[in-house]
Amino acid sequence: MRSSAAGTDCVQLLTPEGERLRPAGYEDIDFTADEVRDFYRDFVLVRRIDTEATALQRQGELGIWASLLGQEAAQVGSARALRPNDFVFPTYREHGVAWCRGIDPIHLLGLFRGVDHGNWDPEEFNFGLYTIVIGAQCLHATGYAMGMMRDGAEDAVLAYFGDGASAQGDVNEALIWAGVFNTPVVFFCQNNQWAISVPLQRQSRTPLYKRAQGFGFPGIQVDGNDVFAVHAVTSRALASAREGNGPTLIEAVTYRMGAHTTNDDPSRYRIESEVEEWRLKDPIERVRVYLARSGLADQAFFDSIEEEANDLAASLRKRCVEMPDPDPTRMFSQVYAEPSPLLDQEREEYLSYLAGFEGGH
Ligand SMILES: Cc1ncc(C[n+]2csc(CCOP(=O)(O)OP(=O)(O)O)c2C)c(N)n1
Repeated sequence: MRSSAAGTDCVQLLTPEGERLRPAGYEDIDFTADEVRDFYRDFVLVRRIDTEATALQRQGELGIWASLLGQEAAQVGSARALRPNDFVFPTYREHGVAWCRGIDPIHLLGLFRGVDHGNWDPEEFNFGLYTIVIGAQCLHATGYAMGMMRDGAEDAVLAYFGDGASAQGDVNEALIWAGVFNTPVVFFCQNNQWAISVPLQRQSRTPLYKRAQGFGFPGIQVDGNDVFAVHAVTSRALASAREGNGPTLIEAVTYRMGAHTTNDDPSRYRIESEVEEWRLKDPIERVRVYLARSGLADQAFFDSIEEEANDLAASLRKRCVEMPDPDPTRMFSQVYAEPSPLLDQEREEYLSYLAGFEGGH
């Protein structure tokens, strides 16, 4: 059984051909011309950040990069449904969400260059640090949402995770707890079909959104390459959480077009025709066609976004290669709030080790 395909319940408001749909229950959803143009701008800039970062890694300027190629609609659509006070718990691939939260992409590059651990203040942007440990952020999200609820806040938490992470104990514990305590958290699964080399049908016998029923709250499947549908579904789930109705599980059916990370070679485990099939569902192309067909944007608009993307990429590249190397002793100063004799000793030993090299490093 292949459970990767979107089912008949899957919410879609914009077809891959750029045609607007109005399915039952979503007839009233509308977007202004400015909103659609803004989605497109986000898409192009985010994709450009991603391709520039991939190129930087190939040239040895980043240690590794986890590409979001193909997942732009899932990320921008859900992130643009957030309010400033909502809090986001990301994985390591949420570059589009980070962008929508106002984080300077140079901070993402710093993390993948290995000069810091993600140099943004989570409290300033209401966007947590990237989590590499699969699924751990879902526990943090549930706990944070519980705290918000007890503080009487009328905000919500959005937790991102992948299809592979859905098999992780942490994620299931987070879902159980959130359900039982009715915490204001939305679990947003980007089902990009692959957990590195493991396909979805090796991870689940049921479509992922159907699992929500077992946890006691609603689950909904959405076309993850359709920004209108993702935005509509996430807005409703966040509103429901803010109103005290508890969690929702959203399964956004999408596809990881590139490699898992730049260390991975997907041609070893998946066939090119599958990738080709998904290329026809490209999230950016369908919004571009919709904008052009409905007369909401002209060539000058598309050109201006392209130019903005070029400028952003050039500035990112320049700032990336100019990033100073970190002070090697910094890792010792940020472990505990107070110094410790063992840490002091380790720092001294490390310093004398470094002194053994020409130039001290
Ligand atoms: C607890 C844990 N186990 C294993 C890994 C190694 N690992 C890194 S990414 C990954 C697959 C994740 O797949 P998925 O959740 O579908 O997310 P995607 O990378 O596709 O966005 C694994 C197993 C890890 N980082 N953490």
